[in-house]
Amino acid sequence: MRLSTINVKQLPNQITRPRYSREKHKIGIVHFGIGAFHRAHMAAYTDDVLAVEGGDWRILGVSLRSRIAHDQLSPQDGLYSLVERSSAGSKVRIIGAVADVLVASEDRERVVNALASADTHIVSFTITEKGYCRAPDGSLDFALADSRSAYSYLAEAFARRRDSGLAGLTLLSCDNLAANGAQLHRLMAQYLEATAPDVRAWFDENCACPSTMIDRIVPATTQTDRAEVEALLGLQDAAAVVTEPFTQWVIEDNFAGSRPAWEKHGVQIVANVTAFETAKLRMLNGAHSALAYLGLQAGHEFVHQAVADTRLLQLINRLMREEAAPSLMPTVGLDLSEYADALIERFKNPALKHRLNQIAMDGSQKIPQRWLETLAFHQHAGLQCPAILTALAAWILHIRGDGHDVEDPMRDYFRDLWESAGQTGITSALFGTNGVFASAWTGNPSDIAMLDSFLHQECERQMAKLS
Ligand code: CS2
Repeated sequence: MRLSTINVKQLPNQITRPRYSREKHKIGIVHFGIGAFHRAHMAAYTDDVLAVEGGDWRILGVSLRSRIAHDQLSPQDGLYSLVERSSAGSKVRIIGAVADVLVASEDRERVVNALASADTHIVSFTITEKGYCRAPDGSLDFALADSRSAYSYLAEAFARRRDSGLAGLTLLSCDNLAANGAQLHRLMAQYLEATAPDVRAWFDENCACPSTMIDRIVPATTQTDRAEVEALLGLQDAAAVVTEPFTQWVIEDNFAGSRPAWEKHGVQIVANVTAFETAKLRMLNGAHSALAYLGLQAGHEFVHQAVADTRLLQLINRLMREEAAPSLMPTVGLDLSEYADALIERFKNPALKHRLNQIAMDGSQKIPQRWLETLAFHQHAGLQCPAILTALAAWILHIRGDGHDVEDPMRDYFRDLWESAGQTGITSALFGTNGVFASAWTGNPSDIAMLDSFLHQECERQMAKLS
């Protein structure tokens, strides 16, 4: 039997469940991309608010195309378990904040209605980096931003809200982009300018896009995880998510209208999130991506295994402490050395089983804010970043796709580039002057030479393994 409203009361006593009448709270948030990360992060904070502060802040989840979240959550009335895992064991709680899930491509009208409803104040996003449909130079790629993108539903809803004299919306990006709010604002404006120029001014005047720093490690749920949850619940839960005990959310205080009192439940609402956001992207995510490409190359499967490999541990320590940290603004209350220590401890969590493959996905969307900005910072001072360059060489090799699948929206493009440029030209084709990523960081001759030499050594090593 599946978890749902009718059987939640029969759960064993040690399982925490929603301490409020869910149906008494209206939907106030529409969330695009209701995958594991949202369920373990924003939905959990919102569940705390609903239980203690009340308010009409339940969440309507929207998937752009996939039916997965709908099929997991809708039969369970939006209920699911959140499992916090550490070496001390597992803690399970049932989250009630999600009301329902719609699949936008099948239910356009209902999605637009929800976005255009007077009850909706916030539209939030965890659509991953690629969901923002950016070209490598950061501008909106109109070939990707079609009628099935989030922009299209929003544009339609904005026109309706304007015509009915409704208030604007807060668009809350919870994805790992640098200055995610500012980027969302710029991309949305670019979309409106091209497709609905009459709505552009309304958007600018009435909507707000706060930037956020979001942090919680959430591995993709596996069948083994679901079996563990079923044993604990005595019920099946197709929507269960597993995470670490740590959680952090910092939001820029820039809302268009009302919002849940998240700050009473651990969220930091601050004037400027840039320092938190860049520290997290360059240190946590930067180290994560390095562990992913170098760790996979070294034959590891999980983050905790890669970080137990002394060479890799040394490399990410150098990446975080000597390359990323000096590129960051000094911030009151943020000790970067302690931050690096805490990150290493989190990476070591053996109970999480965080797959390196999951992090290796979509590198083209991730490396600019994780590595290239740090490289650019040091380049101005005439310095090199050997740890990042080593990781970058591993990524360049990764996207060749020899013996493994590459999951990246630019996969085919990279395959062709490798074919035409070859091992001697690929580095310049990607990072040289006029290279694909030249807008974020352009490698100078000595950086390109260092990358080429790492690449060469690694290719030789792999050839040696094969012969
Ligand atoms: C990871 C992130 O998959 C990835 O690329 O680096 O999802 C990471 O786990 C989160 O940003 C942690 O907050």
